[in-house]
Amino acid sequence: MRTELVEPRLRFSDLKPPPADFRREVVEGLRRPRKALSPKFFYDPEGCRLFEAICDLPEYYLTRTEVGILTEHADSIARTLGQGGALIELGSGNSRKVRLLLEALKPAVYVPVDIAREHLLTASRALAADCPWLDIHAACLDYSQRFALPFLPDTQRKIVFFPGSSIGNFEPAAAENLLRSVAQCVQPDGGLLIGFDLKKDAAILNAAYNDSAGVTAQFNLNLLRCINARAAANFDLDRFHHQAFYNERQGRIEMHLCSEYRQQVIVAGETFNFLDGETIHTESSYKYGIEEFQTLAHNAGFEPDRCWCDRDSLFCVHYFTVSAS
Ligand code: AVJ
Repeated sequence: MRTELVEPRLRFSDLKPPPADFRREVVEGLRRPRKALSPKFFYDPEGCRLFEAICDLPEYYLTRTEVGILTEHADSIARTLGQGGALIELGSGNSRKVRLLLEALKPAVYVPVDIAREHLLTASRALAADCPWLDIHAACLDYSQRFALPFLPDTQRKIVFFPGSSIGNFEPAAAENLLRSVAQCVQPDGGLLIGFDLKKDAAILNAAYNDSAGVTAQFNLNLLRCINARAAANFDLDRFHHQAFYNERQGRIEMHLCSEYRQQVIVAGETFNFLDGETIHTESSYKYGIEEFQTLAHNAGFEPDRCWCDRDSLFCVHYFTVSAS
């Protein structure tokens, strides 16, 4: 690992996440008896733009609600977490949400972690310009694989911030594994501040992923455009449609791309057959009850401390500390 000093208060460590083999992963996903693709592939520049637009939709309450919770309870969150130490954000993106906490939390160092190297640098530079008092140490790595932050001293207190219900994209067993590696990273005296979407009336959930402006549909279908461009494929976007529904039994929103005909598609030289109505599963977004999430976190080595919700119990921001071992 090389650490470079980008600016007086901004350091950058590249832990060199191995690049995803897009073609191979796509082809493997489509060969499965139940075709599936990873939601991580949504976020090409157009997908990022569409996701930003989703966050502003009237039906998509998640971002707005979490931002409201962080804004309203910043001081109480800061008192609970304590000041100083390292504040590590997983999947920091544009660092928009952490800005709501920084003034109150006054961490000794903010550690944005993201897989997208250039984005991470751009966002970190912008934050450094806006918060001249803040020390930033950005880390480029893939947090969905086992990770460590070797540049942080063992003696420094560490808190991981994982907002946005990003945890919802992980299968429960994988979510538990991720939290276990977070616990490992922040032990013995650190914590985890995590935002997750709550179980609720299916109609609210279904509307959030089936917006009337059709932006979520564009976001989903954009994945086929990416595959056409990057995996030599010939998906006809007019022959698939967006499908999203709450799977009550599994406690998750499922997004699919549904074939409108019996058809063949060529991807990277290989032919794939679709039945009329057959789907590609493109995303799962798990929803949790508070106790249910506490159980998951407990199994990963965390104890519940405090949580903050909106008045309609749509979304939860929860603080956990590491269990004494
Ligand atoms: C970024 C995973 C939180 O699951 O709600 C939004 C992504 N997909 N609309 C979510 C998403 C469709 C989002 N997360």
